Amino acid sequence: MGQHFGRIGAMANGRVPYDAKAAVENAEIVAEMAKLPWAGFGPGTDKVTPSRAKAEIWSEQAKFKEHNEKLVGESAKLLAAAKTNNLDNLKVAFGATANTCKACHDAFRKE
Ligand code: ASC
Repeated sequence: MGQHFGRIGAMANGRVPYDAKAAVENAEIVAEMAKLPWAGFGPGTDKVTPSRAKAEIWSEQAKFKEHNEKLVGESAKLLAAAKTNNLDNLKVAFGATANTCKACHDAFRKE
């Protein structure tokens, strides 16, 4: 997730030149991977080590799912923005998606 979202971030933040095709390709992967945390942290996965996952993922499933749904929603918008071939649109959607990443990490990921 970090690899592919990071490649979009590098364009959004001007660290690499904007490449509209690469933005779409990476946004497609991000939008697909966004659906995985819910399955990836399913029953029994709290026993997996090493992990930075907080116990609250399993004890507060409804809240965790809410965060995942926000990620799914924003990453779908990120893909739509990438497909407009417009860097400003990409920047806005990247920021909104990054906020959902951060909110979930703050709540559910250890340092
Ligand atoms: C990234 C990345 C994250 C998010 C987060 C957003 O590129 O790896 O975990 O963005 O930093 O605040």
